[in-house]
Amino acid sequence: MISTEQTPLDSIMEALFTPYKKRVADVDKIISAMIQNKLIANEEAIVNDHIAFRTLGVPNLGIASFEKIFLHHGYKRMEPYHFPEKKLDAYWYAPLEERLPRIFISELRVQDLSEQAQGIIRKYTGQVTSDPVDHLNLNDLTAVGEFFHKPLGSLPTLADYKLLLEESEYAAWVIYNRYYLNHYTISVHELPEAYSSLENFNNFLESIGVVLNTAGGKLKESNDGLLRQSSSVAQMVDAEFANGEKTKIAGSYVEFAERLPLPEFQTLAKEQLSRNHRREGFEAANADKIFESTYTEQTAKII
Ligand code: OOG
Ligand code: NI
Repeated sequence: MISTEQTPLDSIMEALFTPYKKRVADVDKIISAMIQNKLIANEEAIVNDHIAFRTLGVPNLGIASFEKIFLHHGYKRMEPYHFPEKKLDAYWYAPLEERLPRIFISELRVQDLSEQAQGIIRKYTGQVTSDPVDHLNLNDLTAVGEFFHKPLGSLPTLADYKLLLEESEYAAWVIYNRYYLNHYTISVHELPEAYSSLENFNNFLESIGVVLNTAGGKLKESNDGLLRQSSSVAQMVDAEFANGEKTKIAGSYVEFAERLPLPEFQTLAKEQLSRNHRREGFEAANADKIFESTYTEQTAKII
């Protein structure tokens, strides 16, 4: 019998998804269209491939702080990835149970930015003088749920946000959006035949009015051809800055992933395939372009 009891990770996921869905109208739009067109029977039938977060690499914050939440609840740190041009580093994390999503956490190499950009980031993170995750009771799931959405420093000014945006769109995103869920990822290979290739699913998304990130092409494919990814362009959210100044900025987005079976399992029938038969992990070259889902060049297409 399947237990209906909520595990700690179920509560954490729920706390992340409630604000995420409010901020990203594409989520409900995609789910409703999938149900209407019989790709899935209900929302729960979607297999979430992974979720992603962004962090700032400064003392007491960054990956070393943020990852503690998920390590505590059983995730395991896997391979690192590096993005020299974007000045980012990342790791992915594997869950203990297959039903749970992988996690991708990236971090801005703040020390590699200009003095001016570093100064702005320090202005808003300098108040954090000890690791905030160390002050969290990680078993208090209400507190953990609130932590993702709680400011760690003072509200940035619009001028500082704009200066950061000029130099690092990622930095500007995190200064305002903090640990809000950056995206979740629909597993396309789990869908019925007619939609289980990413080309077909991308066409379906465009037919319902979802605008796709075109950086590096709509469909990003790993060198081995086994990890194929696409993403929507981030939705704009109303943001209020210091002194009540308001503007629209990039919020979160949705990703779509097709993981093909590894060569040794390519003869297995679809029903026999589980996660360990398919391509694991991530691909730096794909990720590099997926980051741009929140960049001005992409979001300009929806304004
Ligand atoms: C993450 C971009 C990378 C993936 O699946 O490779 C990524 C981000 O935009 O923060 O999601
Ligand atoms: Ni992703």
